[in-house]
Amino acid sequence: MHYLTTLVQKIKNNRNIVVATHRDPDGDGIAAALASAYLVKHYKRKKPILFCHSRIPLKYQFLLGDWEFTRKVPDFDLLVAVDSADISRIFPKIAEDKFKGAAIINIDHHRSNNSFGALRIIDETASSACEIIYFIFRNLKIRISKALAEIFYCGIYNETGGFVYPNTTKEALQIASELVGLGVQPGPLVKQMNAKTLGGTKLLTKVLETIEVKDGVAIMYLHQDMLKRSSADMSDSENFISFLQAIKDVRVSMFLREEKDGTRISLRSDGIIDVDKLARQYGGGGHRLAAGLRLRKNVHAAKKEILRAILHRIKNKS
Ligand SMILES: [Mn+2]
Repeated sequence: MHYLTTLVQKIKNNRNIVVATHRDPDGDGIAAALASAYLVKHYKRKKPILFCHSRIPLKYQFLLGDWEFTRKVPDFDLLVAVDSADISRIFPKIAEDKFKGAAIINIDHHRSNNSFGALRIIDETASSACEIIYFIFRNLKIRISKALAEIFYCGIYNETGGFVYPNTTKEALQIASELVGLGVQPGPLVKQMNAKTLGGTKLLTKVLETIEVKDGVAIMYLHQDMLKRSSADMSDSENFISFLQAIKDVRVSMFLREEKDGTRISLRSDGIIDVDKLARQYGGGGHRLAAGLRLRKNVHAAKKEILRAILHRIKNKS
C-alpha cells in the first residue's frame, strides 16, 4: 500500500491544503470531497479548505454539517482533487500551467481521467469516488463516524442511482451494508436526499414534454426559460436523464441543457455504444455507460451534431 503512505505523507507535509470537487457537483463528488476533508482533518487536526466552482445544490446542503465550500479559488500547497477526470473540471477558468509544480492528489473513478497530479489514486472499476475513499479509510484503519458514514452512503447511493445502475457492484453493496452497521438509516437518509423542490418537479414536467424517441435513441432538452417558468435551478435536473433510459427499447439517451455559452449534454447507453469515447471526441468524458460533454453551440445545433455521432457509433457498434 505504498500509495497510502505517500498520501499520508503529503497530507502531513503540506500546510495549505485544499480539497476540491468538480463543477456542477453531484452527490458522489460532494460526498467524496467531504470524506477527503475528514481524512485531512484526521491527520492535521485542522479543517482543509473545501472548493467547488459551482454552488452546492440545495438538495445536498444537509450533508455539509459544519463544513462549507468556497467558490473563490484559494491558494494551496496541496490540492486533493476528487471525482474529476480533468483539472479543468475543477478550475474551468484557469490555465492548467498555473498548477504546474503544486502538489496534486487525484482521486477518481472516471475512465476518462487524464492522470493529472503527482499522486493518482484512480480506479475505474470502483462504483464511485466515495468507494475509493472509503477503502482508504478502511486500509488506514481510521474510525468512521456516523456522520461520515452517512456522507459515504449518500455518495454511493447517488452514483449508483440508488443501487440500480450497472456500477452497483458487490463492493458497493458490501460497503452500504457496512455503513448501515455504522449507524446509517437508509430510509430517512434517502428520503432527505431525494426530496424534490416544487419548482424542480414542475421543471420535470416541462422537460419530459420534449421527449422524442427514434431508432432506440431518446432525446430531451431543457431551455433556460423552463427554469424561469418553474422557478427551478439547473441542479434540479440532475437525474432527469434516468427517465429516458428507463423507457422500454431505448438504448441510448441524450439530455441537452441550454447554458449561457452553449449546451451541456448528458449521455447514457445500455452498452450498445461507449458514450465515454463519444464524449471524449468533444472534450468531455465519463464512463462507458454514462458520460457528458459541453458544446459551444445552441441546443438545436448540438442535438444535430451529437445525434449524428450516436447513430454513427450504433451503426459501427463502437
Ligand atoms: Mn462520481
